[in-house]
Amino acid sequence: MGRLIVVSNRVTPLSGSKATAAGGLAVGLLDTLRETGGIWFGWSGDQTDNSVPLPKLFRSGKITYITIDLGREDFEAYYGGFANRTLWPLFHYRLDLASFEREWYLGYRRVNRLFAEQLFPYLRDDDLVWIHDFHLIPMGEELRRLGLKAQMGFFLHIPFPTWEVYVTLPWHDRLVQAMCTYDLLGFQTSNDVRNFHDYLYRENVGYALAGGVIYGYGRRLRTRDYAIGIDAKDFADMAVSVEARRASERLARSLLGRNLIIGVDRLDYTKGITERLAAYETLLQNFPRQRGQVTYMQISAPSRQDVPEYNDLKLQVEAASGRINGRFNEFDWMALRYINRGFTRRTLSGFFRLSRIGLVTPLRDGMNLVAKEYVAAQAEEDPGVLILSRFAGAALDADGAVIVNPYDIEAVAEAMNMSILMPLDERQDRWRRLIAQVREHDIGYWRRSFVEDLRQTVPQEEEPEAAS
Ligand code: GDG
Repeated sequence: MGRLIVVSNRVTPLSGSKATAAGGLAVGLLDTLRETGGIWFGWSGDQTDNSVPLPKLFRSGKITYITIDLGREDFEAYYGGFANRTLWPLFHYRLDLASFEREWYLGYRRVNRLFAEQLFPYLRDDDLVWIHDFHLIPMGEELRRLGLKAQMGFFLHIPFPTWEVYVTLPWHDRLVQAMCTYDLLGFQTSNDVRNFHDYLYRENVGYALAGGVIYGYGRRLRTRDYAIGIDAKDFADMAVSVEARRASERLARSLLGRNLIIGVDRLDYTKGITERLAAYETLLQNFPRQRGQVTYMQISAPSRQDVPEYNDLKLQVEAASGRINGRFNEFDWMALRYINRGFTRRTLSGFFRLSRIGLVTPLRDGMNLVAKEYVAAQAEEDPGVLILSRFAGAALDADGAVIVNPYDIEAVAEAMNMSILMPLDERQDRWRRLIAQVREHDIGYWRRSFVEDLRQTVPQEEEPEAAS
């Protein structure tokens, strides 16, 4: 078995233990690397003034971590600019928030070239290279340019937008051409795969055959959806751990028997937090019997604070929270608890288990792991209800969730009311269907499917004459 080389923007879990690793994705990738041995390569999280930063190596068992610092200007253009202010909003259908700056694009290309140049000396042609996410789309092309023959796969964690939206990007053709230099392209859902195929067809740069095989820019490669999952057992165990119980008991005491609605998301405009707050306000307005009976806790850890759009969102959420509490609070009941900081995963799992409703209503989301974590944390004898946006990738595999359109504020309010009143047998029936899917399509299934497909992908073949 060849080594696996994982590349992601950040390499965080240097300690590698399940308890301290940043999240499910890191754990899942580490498990794969432990089996196959290999390298995890990415940005260190530090910026430097050196023009050519030296990579730092750290070995732990069969895994070698290699990180590089980035120059300040490069970092600004690549990460703060093109990744976070061009690709992120655009791929989430927020054209109104997307900026198209040539300098950012050039910086993005420069950093991708630098990543490739720094990693290349450590690679062998029998490696499997797995590159992650929108920060690093052109890295595979740069590695090919340096002469790498290894099988290369790319996984996009965020949506791939429809053709009409995607072609607003001035460099749309350059990025898709770069994607076509991989041997396997993984997307979260079949919708994303379809959007990608549709682009090839409409721009007349390729076409799809049966089984996800495509010809794109004259190369043959494979495309497929691999819905990312979580380690369901690990998360369920966490939810009954001492730390989780301690936190949830303390929270329960403060609720005085009221039903808890919980929302947990990075403070990001894709997550639909302001719309969700409006829906809660509408619940209290239209269903007055819920006043004093329910508490909504929104936990939003700060995210991308250097990006102005995130600061605007913070102000909007603060204003809406203040308005809701000012309007509905009683001297002995607080309608909303808005918390602008993060908690440990264990504490969150305990909060999830206690909540009657998990409110996951992004306006657009590649998958959304919070939805799956909420399900995994529930107690079989008294499970809560997952209210899930139809625009989260997770909704495609969530038979049992209450599916909503997050833009339809009144409908979300009604879904909340219905879920609070939902009888136990219906909650159990929905949860059993949900947990079966979360367990089956877990993080192990995701990484094994991708790595297996990458291993079996036939080496690049040129497009046959007849098809060109
Ligand atoms: C991208 C895509 C896709 C949240 N608050 C805290 C905390 N979290 C954890 C959650 C969850 C993770 O962060 C968030 O994952 P999501 O999937 O919900 O969203 P993104 O961060 O936008 O992730 C997404 C994902 O990549 C994977 O492919 O599903 O669609 O956008 O695990 O629990 N963790 C801790 N404290 C917090 O306060 N420790």
